[in-house]
Parts: sequence; structure tokens; C-alpha cells
Amino acid sequence: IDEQRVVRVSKYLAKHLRHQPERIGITLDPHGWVEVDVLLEAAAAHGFPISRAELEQAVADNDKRRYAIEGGRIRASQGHSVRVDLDLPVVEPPPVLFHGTVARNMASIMAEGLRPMRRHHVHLSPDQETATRVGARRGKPVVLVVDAGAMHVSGHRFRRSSNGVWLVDHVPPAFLHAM
Ligand code: HQG
Repeated sequence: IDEQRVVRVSKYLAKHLRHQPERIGITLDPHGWVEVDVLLEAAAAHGFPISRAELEQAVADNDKRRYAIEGGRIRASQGHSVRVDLDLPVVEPPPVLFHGTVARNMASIMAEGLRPMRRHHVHLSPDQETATRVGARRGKPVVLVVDAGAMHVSGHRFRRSSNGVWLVDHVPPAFLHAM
């Protein structure tokens, strides 16, 4: 299965497992899961047939492990805009985390902090390289250092998705500084 096809399948999954399940007539359970069989049937019925092998490759090969399959069901590991409860435990973060963005967002970020925007959480990266890649999706990357340890001490709750993305509701500007 060629790489371009896997990327297309992955994008299709993101669209329907994170944002618009109703577009292909599927319903996610409260934790974001849907039966693999139901998903494959719905995709085929809506003009985007995916074989089981393609699905498995899109899940397994995904550079970011964006999707998880468990007990015949699949979900996106993070990044939803539809309401789901990923049921992730609150865990103590490392002392610092990183956020990749671009210069045009900086004035607003430094004034009001990091906000989830269209997603459920602010996404933070465990290392500078990952944050640089995240920022570079939008232009010349700017990496911010998040004082996660101090946030944790002052009661902010951190969760980590199964693919290693750190999630938090808000990062006030006091806990942010440029690199
Ligand atoms: C910015 C991808 C102005 C924020 C990546 C970002 C990541 C503000 C944008 C994951 C702001 C939101 C998430 C504020 C935040 N004022 N701009 N107060 N607060 N922003 O895509 O972090 O491919 O929702 O800096 O790899 O870029 O989807 O978040 O530029 O892990 O799996 O608002 O998405 O993963 O953009 O990326 P996003 P993100 P996937």
C-alpha cells in the first residue's frame, strides 16, 4: 500500500473520528470509540472504501500514532473537536513542556495565554523538536517553553494522550516564555 494512500486514509480517519462522524452517519461512543466494522461500512457507503489492511496500516504506520484500535473498536487518540471524554488520568507533567506556534499568534498568546481554540485542549509537546514541527505546519515556527511543573503545583490538571501529546485546558501567560 503506497504511502500517499495511507496519508489519505489517515486524513479521512481524522475528519470522521475527530470532527464530523455524522458526515458518514456514524456515532462515536462517549469515549470516542466506534466499531471498526461500522466505520468501514460507513466509509464504503459514503464513497471512500477502505480495506482492513489499509486501515491497519494507517493505524500502525502513523508517525504520530494518531489512532488506537482496541477490542475491535477504533478511536482517535487526541485532537477532537466533537465532545468526547478520552478518560485519560491526570498525571504529573515533566518540569517543562513545549508549544510550537507562529509569530502572528504571539501577541494574543502572551496576552491571554494558550487556549484550546477549536480543539478540546491545548496541545503541548514533550520536546522542542516536536514543538518545532507542530509550529512549522503554519509557517516559521516559534517555540514557547511552558513551565508545566509550576502549573501542576498551582493545580492545573495535565493529561497525556496515548501518543504522548500533553493536554491541558489553558496555559496562563505567566507560565509561558519564549526560548
Ligand atoms: C494557537 C497536530 C492566538 C496555537 C499537531 C496554534 C499537534 C493561539 C493554534 C496538534 C492562542 C491552534 C495540535 C491564543 C493558542 N491566541 N493563537 N490565545 N492559543 N493559539 O491545530 O497546537 O496532526 O488547534 O499556537 O501535531 O497547532 O492533528 O493546535 O497555532 O499535536 O494529529 O492556535 O495537531 O496533530 O491550532 O496542534 P491547533 P496545535 P494532528
